[in-house]
Amino acid sequence: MKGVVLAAGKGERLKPLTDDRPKVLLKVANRAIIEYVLENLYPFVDEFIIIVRYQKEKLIEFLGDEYNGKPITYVEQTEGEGTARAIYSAKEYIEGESFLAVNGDIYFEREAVKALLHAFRKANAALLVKEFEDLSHFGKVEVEGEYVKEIKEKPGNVRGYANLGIYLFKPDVFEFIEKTPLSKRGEYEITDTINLMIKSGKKVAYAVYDGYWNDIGRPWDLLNLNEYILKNHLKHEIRGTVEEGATIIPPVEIGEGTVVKSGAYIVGPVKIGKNCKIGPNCFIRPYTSIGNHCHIGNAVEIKNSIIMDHSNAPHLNYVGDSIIGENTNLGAGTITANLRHDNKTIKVEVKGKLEDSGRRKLGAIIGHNVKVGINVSIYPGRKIGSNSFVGPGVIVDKNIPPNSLVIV
Ligand code: TTP
Repeated sequence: MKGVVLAAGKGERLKPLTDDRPKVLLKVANRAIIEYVLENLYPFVDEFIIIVRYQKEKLIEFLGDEYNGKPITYVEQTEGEGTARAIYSAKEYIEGESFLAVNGDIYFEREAVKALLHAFRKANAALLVKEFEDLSHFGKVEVEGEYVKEIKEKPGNVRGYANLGIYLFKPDVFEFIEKTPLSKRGEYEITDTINLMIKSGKKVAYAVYDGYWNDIGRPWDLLNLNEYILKNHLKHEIRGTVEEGATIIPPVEIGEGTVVKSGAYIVGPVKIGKNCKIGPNCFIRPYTSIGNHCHIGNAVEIKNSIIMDHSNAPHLNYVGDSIIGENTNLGAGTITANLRHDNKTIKVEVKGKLEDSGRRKLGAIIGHNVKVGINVSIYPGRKIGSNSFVGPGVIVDKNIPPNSLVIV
């Protein structure tokens, strides 16, 4: 069976982290989101078809032409917006067989696919659902007996089954995609295609999944996923060098070539990549992922954060509940604030609108290739765009667009 992975989206809601790369290449617990998707689809497919468009060269260069020996074919989504058009792009590669189609920006465990294959035996198509208390951000799947009755997009704050973005189709889905109209938000949506199939008498089955699932849409979804992976899938493994006088409380994974210097105090779950310099005298707290070639120096405290490759917090920094992109440097004394004094949940601007993250603690979201000067203070939930320079002493109380120069 072929596995079609949708990875052509722009990831606008994840800016500035997607300023220069596709969403699925963002690393969580030091692996790109799409690597988890491929790994969990792996036992069920013999070939991957990845639908690409935005920043496709970076994805192709990163993954290459196979994943653990199974071939990858890249297909560009040339026509139209939306998940239905993305799936349609794979039409000529499907060759009459049933296929899996999966959003490339979700995290799920292997059991999800097993359950779906089981449900598919008696139907024309199948999709995976999970029960949620509040479906405001999801498509609601209405069911009757073993089959789906209808999918309603964003039904508001109601309880029910959410559509998880993992499907099994037969090639007849392409006929229905051809008839799918443009949705209100200007996209061709696979959920509308499925509704058309049901209306014309096709049986669409569903499988209920109760394992962990995460749809990476907004920056704080990355922190939630990082926490889940470190809590549930981290092995205590030290491949680097730990100096005498450093304290490591398991589980902590430390990559080859990394040196942890005396006085460093690391409380797992923490994952540190290859060739990093950690310490002396720093405090790394649970649910922190630090990429490859990073420097975390003296008197630095980091908690519940993602620091991507080649980035540094070298002197006197506090980084809490934050995401720091690749090749970014924090000046001495730069501090992220992650809590409001009124204890309210932190709101973040997403595509021009303020959205409630639902988190009482959320720090900074900093893009790639950013230079932050000394003694910069960053308010909770603020973003700094990629390729920016923030001068010494700046108070970041508003979002900073990419390619900015900000000085006091
Ligand atoms: P979305 O998260 O709805 O879209 P997006 O990735 O562009 O993100 P944003 O809304 O923040 O801009 O997409 C769901 C999945 O479908 C995701 O894996 C990307 C993929 N996709 C495509 O492959 N082609 C498309 O035209 C669209 C809209 C999404």
